[in-house]
Formats: sequence, structure tokens, C-alpha cells
Amino acid sequence: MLRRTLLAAIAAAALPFAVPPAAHAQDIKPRIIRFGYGLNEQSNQGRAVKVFAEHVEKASGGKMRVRAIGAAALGPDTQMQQALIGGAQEMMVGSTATLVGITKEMALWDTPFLFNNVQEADAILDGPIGQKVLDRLQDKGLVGLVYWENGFRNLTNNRRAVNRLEDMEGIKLRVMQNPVYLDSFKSLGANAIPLPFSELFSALETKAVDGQENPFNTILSSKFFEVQKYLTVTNHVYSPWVVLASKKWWDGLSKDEQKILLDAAKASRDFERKDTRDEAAKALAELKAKGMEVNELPAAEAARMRERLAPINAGIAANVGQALWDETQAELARLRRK
Ligand code: KDG
Repeated sequence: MLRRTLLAAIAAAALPFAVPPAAHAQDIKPRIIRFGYGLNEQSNQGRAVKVFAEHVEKASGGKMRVRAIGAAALGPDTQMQQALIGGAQEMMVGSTATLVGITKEMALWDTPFLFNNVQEADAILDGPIGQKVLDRLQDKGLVGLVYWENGFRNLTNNRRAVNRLEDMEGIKLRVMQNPVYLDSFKSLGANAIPLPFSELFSALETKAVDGQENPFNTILSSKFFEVQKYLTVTNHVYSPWVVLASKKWWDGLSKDEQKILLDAAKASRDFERKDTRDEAAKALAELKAKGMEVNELPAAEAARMRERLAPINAGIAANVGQALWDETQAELARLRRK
């Protein structure tokens, strides 16, 4: 009897704190993650952010929700990077090339002709070297989760078909805000003009610039074919995107929440690479169908381009550190011996 009375008393005392399951669920607001990106929603970048969001919501049972904000509505890459560092925005995906002002080791990925194919890119980026570069972001207030594929970059312009290096002479070419891209295209004879991606279409449309360079996917999804006549296939550099989180925000998450985000980032990376490659395989034919005049830079001219750009590598090696440069070259040599 005494035991039953005691239990009843404890239950009665606890009553005010017991929250019915339904009310409990309503009381916990989902954690909202603002995820900014620069291309439009229909692009390979936009599709991959959607996949990331779906994974996060499913794995967290709705407790974490990603608000995907595209078309540089939260500003260009550099502005979003600062917002993450300050903790005013949770996540973004953008070019590694625009990160070199924050983490100099990111310049490794700007190296012209570094990768011969996507297999090499995946092996290096997803291996110890790629992780080492991501880790350098930590003391700058950013967490690099995974690399996505922007892709091999190609040249478009409105002045002339580029069949030999001399055809680059005097072309006002928009480049990313990055010293290697600036120096590379200056050394090729172009008048290189750094601009954020968000200003590129209007700069082409108003003829503030004559041309630009980007992967086929971006040329298609950003409708550059509407304002560009000539497309020259150069594959002059493989360009990664990187999925970033604010370290201020990330450090406040539980280990379970961090694992959900990292797992979703890896799943979206695998989706994005396949989606991007499938789209790129068809993009060239689509761009021709849209009226672009397409040519392949002849092999002899591509060799001249590599030769002309080779001196840039010494500057990159000094910038990223000779040890990291040598490790990357050695790993690439190993992969190519397989
Ligand atoms: O957010 C968009 C940019 O990060 C990306 O597309 C970079 O390739 C790029 C460019 O040309 O700016």
C-alpha cells in the first residue's frame, strides 16, 4: 500500500513537466539551414543542393531543414564565404578558386591541366591531399565537407573562333576573381577581367567583356549561348566546387547532426558528379543546336597553351607549399602508372 501511494505521489508531482507527444513534436522547431549557391535552380549545382536537402531532412526526421537559396541571391561566392565565417549564414557551395584569398592552398586546384580526366580529379580530391586542403579552411572559420564537380573549363567569346593562341590576343575575357586565372589568361594574350559569376551574363550581354570560360554545363544552364557565338574546347583546367559550412555554426551542432550533414554531403557529391557528367556529355550537342560555333583547339595549339602556362606552376607551388605540390605531382604520377 505504502509503495503504491509513493508511486502515485511521484507521478502526480511529475505531471506538470510531462509533455504529450503531439505537443512536444510541435514545440521543437526544425533547425533551418540557409544554403546559398550561385547558379540557378535548374543547373547541376541547383539540382545537387536539392538532393543534399532531401537527404538532410530524411535522415534528421525533419528536425533539420535546408533552405536552398540559388542564383547568388545571398551574394557572390566571396560574400557568402564571409557570411559563413561571421556565422550569418550556415552553408554554401562555390568555387575553390574564389577561396584562395582565405586559404592559399586552394590555389592547387587552379593549376592549368593539373588533371587529365575526372578519374584523377576524384582520386586526388577525395583522397588525403584533397582532405588536407579542406582542413586548412578550419582555422579560417570554414568547414569544407566535400568537393563537387564544376568541371573542365572551356572558352567562349564573341570576337572570333580561337584556333591558335594568337587568336586570344586582345579578347576581353572575364575570369574568376583569382590570381592564377588572371595571370594565366594574361600570359595567353587575353585582356583578363575578374568579375563575380553573378555579374557575368550582363557583362557578356552589354559587351563589357567579349568572352568567358566555364564548363559546358554552366554555359548551357546560364544560357551563355544567347550572348556568345564561339565555343572553343580547351579543357584548360578542371574546376571543383566545395561544399562549405560556417565553423561557428558547425561547432554548435551535435555529433549526430554533423554526421547527418557529412553523410548528406557525400551522397549529394556522388549524385552531382554523375548528374554533371551525364549532362556534360550531351551539352556540346545542345550548345551547337543553340547556334554556337564550336571548334576544338588543335592538339599542337593545346601543347603550346600548356607550354605558355607552365611557368604559372612555379608560382602555385610556392603559394601552396612545395611539399603539397610535390605530393600531388607524385600521386598523379602514381595514378598514371596504374
Ligand atoms: O557560385 C557560382 C560559382 O562558384 C562558380 O560557378 C564559379 O565557375 C565559376 C565561375 O566562373 O565563377
